[in-house]
Amino acid sequence: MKVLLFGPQNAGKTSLMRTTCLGYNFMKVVNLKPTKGISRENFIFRGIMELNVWDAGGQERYLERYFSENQRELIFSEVTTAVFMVDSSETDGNVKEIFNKFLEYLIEFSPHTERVYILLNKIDLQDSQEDKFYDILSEGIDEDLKKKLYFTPVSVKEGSAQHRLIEILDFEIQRSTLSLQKLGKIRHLLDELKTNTLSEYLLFNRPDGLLISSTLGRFESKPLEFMKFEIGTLDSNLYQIYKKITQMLNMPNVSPLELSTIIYESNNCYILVKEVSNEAVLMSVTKNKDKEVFFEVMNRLNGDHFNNLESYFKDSND
Ligand SMILES: Nc1nc2c(ncn2[C@@H]2O[C@H](COP(=O)(O)OP(=O)(O)OP(=O)(O)O)[C@@H](O)[C@H]2O)c(=O)[nH]1
Ligand SMILES: [Mg+2]
Repeated sequence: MKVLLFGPQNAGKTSLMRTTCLGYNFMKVVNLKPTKGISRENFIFRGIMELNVWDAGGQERYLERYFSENQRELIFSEVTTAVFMVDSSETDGNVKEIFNKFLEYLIEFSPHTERVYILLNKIDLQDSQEDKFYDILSEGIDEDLKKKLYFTPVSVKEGSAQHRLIEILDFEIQRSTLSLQKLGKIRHLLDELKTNTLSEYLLFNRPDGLLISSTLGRFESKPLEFMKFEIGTLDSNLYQIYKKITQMLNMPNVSPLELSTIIYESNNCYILVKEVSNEAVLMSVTKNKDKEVFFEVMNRLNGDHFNNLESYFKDSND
């Protein structure tokens, strides 16, 4: 899947990509240098969808190159997800001209594009003018094309831009038969793990910290922060997820978790956290604290079911 991140310099494109796909927090990307030309990076979104992100440095000299006759086809062809981003506090400059060319070549070389996402970034800044940008960018666009434009005011700093990008990519998963098949397979493996263990299983993607699948079905949570896989930082994050599960399952009051290597425990359950082949992290939540349940889970985590899950991740990344 080719994701094209386009827009004028300083819009926040690289910050958005790094914070969403690599789980970095904003502080870690505040000192980014302008991107030189196209930076291409591969990510596996939610552990199932391969993304090839084309982050196009937006300085004038690069834009000229992208629009030049011998480069435009390379850049604008085979785009599956097109994202145009602007700094909505920066009203000088020729953003309209850039946007029009972007649309023109996108439609010429990726004619099947159904949606163009426009992120009006930096709304956390006092002088941001997202309404004005909406007017400028949509002015003079013909009605059919206008229907394909999806504007969202966002902030990478505050996290709403990442949230929006995840939403956009989730929509792409839903459109992709291959992704849905992979998801079905993983769900099946999780359900197998669950059988006879009186426990629920949640599988998170390591790089972006997002949920891949769970035996609880759809489950909203903040990304799990694997970058800091250590005592103290993981606890509160896991605890929120666990609290939500107990609510969903109507379990009695929760007590604080204690970390014992990779086993957390509360008054009424164990949470076992185990890495799956460097690519994902499996979280298992038992429904009680019976010894048998604990050992059944431990058995599963060290048995065939877990190995199947592991080999799934090994194989799919070959
Ligand atoms: N206040 C604020 N600053 C942001 C936000 N998003 C990005 N920035 C800052 O804007 C600056 C530019 O961010 P980049 O991600 O490098 O922008 P870019 O679009 O990749 O720039 P080019 O590579 O030159 O095209 C950085 O200093 C970021 O910290 C935001 O939502 N709010
Ligand atoms: Mg950049």
